[in-house]
Amino acid sequence: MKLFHAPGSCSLGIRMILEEAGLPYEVHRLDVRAGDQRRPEYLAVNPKGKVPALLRDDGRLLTEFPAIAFWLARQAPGAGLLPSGADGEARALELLDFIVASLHMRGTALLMRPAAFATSPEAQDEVRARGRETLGAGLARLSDELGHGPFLMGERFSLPDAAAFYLLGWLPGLGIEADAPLADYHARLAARPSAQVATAD
Ligand SMILES: N[C@@H](CCC(=O)N[C@@H](CS)C(=O)NCC(=O)O)C(=O)O
Repeated sequence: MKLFHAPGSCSLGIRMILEEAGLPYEVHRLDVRAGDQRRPEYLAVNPKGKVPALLRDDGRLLTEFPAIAFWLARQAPGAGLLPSGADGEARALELLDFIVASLHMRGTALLMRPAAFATSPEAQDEVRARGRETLGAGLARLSDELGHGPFLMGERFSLPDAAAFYLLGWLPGLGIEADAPLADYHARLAARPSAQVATAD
C-alpha cells in the first residue's frame, strides 16, 4: 500500500493507524504548503487534491480519513482498532466524524485557512472567530467524551484516538491550550511508538 502523506497534516493520523495495525506500507510525501496536492501528477492519482489518500494493493484509491481508517481497521482485526459489533463500530464512526468533520473542517480549517472561506479581511476575521468558537466548544465536548478513560473508546487505543492525535497536535500552533485531561491524553498518545513514527518526518 502507498500512503499519500503531508508531514504535519491530518494524514499523520492515518500513518499512526497503519503503524498500530502493523500493515506494510510505503509513504509518498507531499508538501502541501508548496502546493504539491494541486499538481497534475497528484491530481491524476487523487482528483480531490487532498491528503490522506491510500493506494491499496489492488490499485484502488481510498480517500477521506474516516473511510481509510475504517478500512484499515478491518484489514487488521487482530490489532483491535475498531470494536466488534454494530454499536461499537457506530460509536467509533461517531467520534471519528466529530473530530474530522466538526473540529477539523469547521474549526481548525477556518482558523488556519480563512482565505479559503472569505475574501475581505473583515470577513476573514469573522471566519477565524467562528472557527475558534466551534473548536473551543468541540474541544470541551471531546474532553467530556474522554471521561476518565485513557482513550476515547475506553481502555484501548482505537481509530478516533488517531484523529484526536493529529488534531490536538495542531493546538499549540494555533495558540490554543487544551484542558488538563486533553493535554494528558495527547501526551499519552504522543508516547506511543506509532505516534513517534507518524510524526518523525
Ligand atoms: N475530508 C478530508 C479532509 C482532508 C484534508 O482537508 N486534508 C488537508 C490536510 S490536513 C489537505 O489535503 N489540504 C490541502 C488542500 O486543501 O489544498 C478527509 O477526511 O480526509
